[in-house]
Amino acid sequence: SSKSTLPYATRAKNHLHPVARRLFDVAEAKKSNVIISADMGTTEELLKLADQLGPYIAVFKTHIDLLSDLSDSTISGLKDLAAKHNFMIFEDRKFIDIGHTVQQQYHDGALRISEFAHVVNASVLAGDGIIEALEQTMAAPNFLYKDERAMLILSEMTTAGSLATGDYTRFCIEIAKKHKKSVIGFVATQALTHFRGSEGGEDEDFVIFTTGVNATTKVDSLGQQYQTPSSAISRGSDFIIVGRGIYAAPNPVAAVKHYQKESWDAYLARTNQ
Ligand code: 5BU
Repeated sequence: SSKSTLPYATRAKNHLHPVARRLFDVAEAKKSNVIISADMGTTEELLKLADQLGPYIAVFKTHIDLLSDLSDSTISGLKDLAAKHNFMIFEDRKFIDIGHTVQQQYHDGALRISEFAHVVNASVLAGDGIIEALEQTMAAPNFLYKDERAMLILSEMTTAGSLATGDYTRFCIEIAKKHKKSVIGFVATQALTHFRGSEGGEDEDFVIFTTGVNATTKVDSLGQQYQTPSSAISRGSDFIIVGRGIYAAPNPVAAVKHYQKESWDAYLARTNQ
């Protein structure tokens, strides 16, 4: 089931997908289930943040299209820092189009997402063709990063009035179950096990990434809604995603350490360790 009481180390051993195994291994090795949402506008700021926070995070989340100066050195800089600090990269691109178009947006194109992002997310508003299209690219015989790429289905959103609820979220679970070669889990505010029939077999272990996390703030002025790190983890999130709570803090390194401790402690409590 998704709200796992198993330690990351056990899930790393058992998971069928190499990207999920690696996520859990990194979390365990660094004692961190924190993802920084690095919503920076320039390469210099992005790489500086990755180098400063790298030791304390499991995953670095990008919106690569926010950069005003994206270039070769952005991509190579990110990849070098990911290796230096042993973190993975999640591009929060939220693919949502016909299969043919998303293949082009994912691979090559201006943003070169397939080159740097271990994990991407996709919306299934248009049905599961989008998942099949991305899976086809990830599994192509000449694809350089085979077994090093995976995706999450965007099954809930944190904004007020989100339409991604109920039957929509249930549909996301059904699609994920059918595409375990490429889908390792969901972007969601909680484990999705409260949906009847969402409990899978022994081999089913969806990873939950949770946005909208902030230790001190409840909302922003544009509809964002937050929960705390310990709330997210206790409700079944496996990795919390924090943007302004960390990078806009007076001292981002002190802030990331605070989030790391709170969410790791919540994980230890959930897994009875
Ligand atoms: P914040 O500064 O922690 O509010 O940033 C949240 C980030 O997570 C930001 O990059 C959003 O685009 C992203 N996000 C979100 O906030 N809510 C969602 O449902 C999804 C992504 Br999906």
